[in-house]
Amino acid sequence: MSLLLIAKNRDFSSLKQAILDRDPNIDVEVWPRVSKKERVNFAVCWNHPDKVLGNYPNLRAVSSLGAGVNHLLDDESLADEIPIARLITESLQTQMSDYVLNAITNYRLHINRYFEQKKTGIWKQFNNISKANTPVGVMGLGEMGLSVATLLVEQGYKVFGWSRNKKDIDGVESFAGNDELNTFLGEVKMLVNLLPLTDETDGILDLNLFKKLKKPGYLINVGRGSHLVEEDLIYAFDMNYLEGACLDVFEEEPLPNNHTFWNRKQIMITPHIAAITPTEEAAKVIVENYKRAMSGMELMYEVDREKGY
Ligand code: NDP
Ligand code: OXD
Repeated sequence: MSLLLIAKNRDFSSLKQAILDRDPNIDVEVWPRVSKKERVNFAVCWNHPDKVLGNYPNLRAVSSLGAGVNHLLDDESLADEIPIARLITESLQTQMSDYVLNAITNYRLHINRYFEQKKTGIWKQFNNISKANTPVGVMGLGEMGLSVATLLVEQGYKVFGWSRNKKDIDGVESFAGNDELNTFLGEVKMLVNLLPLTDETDGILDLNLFKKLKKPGYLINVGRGSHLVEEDLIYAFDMNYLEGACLDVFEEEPLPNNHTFWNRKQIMITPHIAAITPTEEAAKVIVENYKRAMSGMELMYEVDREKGY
């Protein structure tokens, strides 16, 4: 029996060690060096080569190395009956909430403009934007969205949330489903995307959606790059539907050097770091799920394949 770590261009030495520290009896292998493919019973994947999972006939379960699982659901070589888990840890939620709060504060204090001014030594002040004038809408109120929304309420923001099912969260006005999407958007200036990437949410951040925000809106995309129709972001700036964006995720990662987003002053770019799973915490969940899979138990943070998240 072996546990296989699979990713393109990733150094797994510390994760492998952290797994072994928890349980030295687990045989941890790192793709592509696999002793015998029949021995692989559990795989942990991030940015894995397409269809690679089909090579392992005795897989009992797979885990994402992150909170999102779209890369696993997209892999047609993974048989339908194989359970998929994702990695959720408390510090992921804290990191995500900190990231979003910082992005909103940077917007309100014009930090991006001051970075630009510093390049040419310009000393020019702008009035801070008040919290009252920054109503926030969080799309997706799951593990990440809920903690973001809760922190923003604590910080005194007016917060709206949109999810598939209505939620009862203190201080958050909840909207649900496509019928209530437009009403939700009409309340919001600062839009935070924390949806999972599914057939229904792919490309949801488009010109038509930006048009419905309070003008000009601001986008924080921490979900997935494919939620955003990239060229529509540029149109949305040109039409003054949006005045800026903070992007952590991209259709293609790493974002190519020649991508037009790099040269846009309105766009803050971070390299998919809003919430990074700490190695020790990842190892804890992976080992637990490995043991569960080996004994036929339900996995922690198991994904509903029908829903796609
Ligand atoms: P969850 O699965 O816990 O929550 C998903 C939320 O989205 C739920 O509230 C769900 O509604 C809602 N939702 C799903 N589909 C729809 C839809 N069609 N219409 C309306 N609402 C919908 O996910 P997490 O909060 O854990 O993570 C969300 C995503 O954030 C991940 O999939 C990943 O892509 C991204 N992420 C990014 C990170 C980064 O570093 N940038 C780090 C971690 C996550 P309901 O509750 O009603 O079912
Ligand atoms: C993700 C993650 O899913 O980093 O994006 O956990």
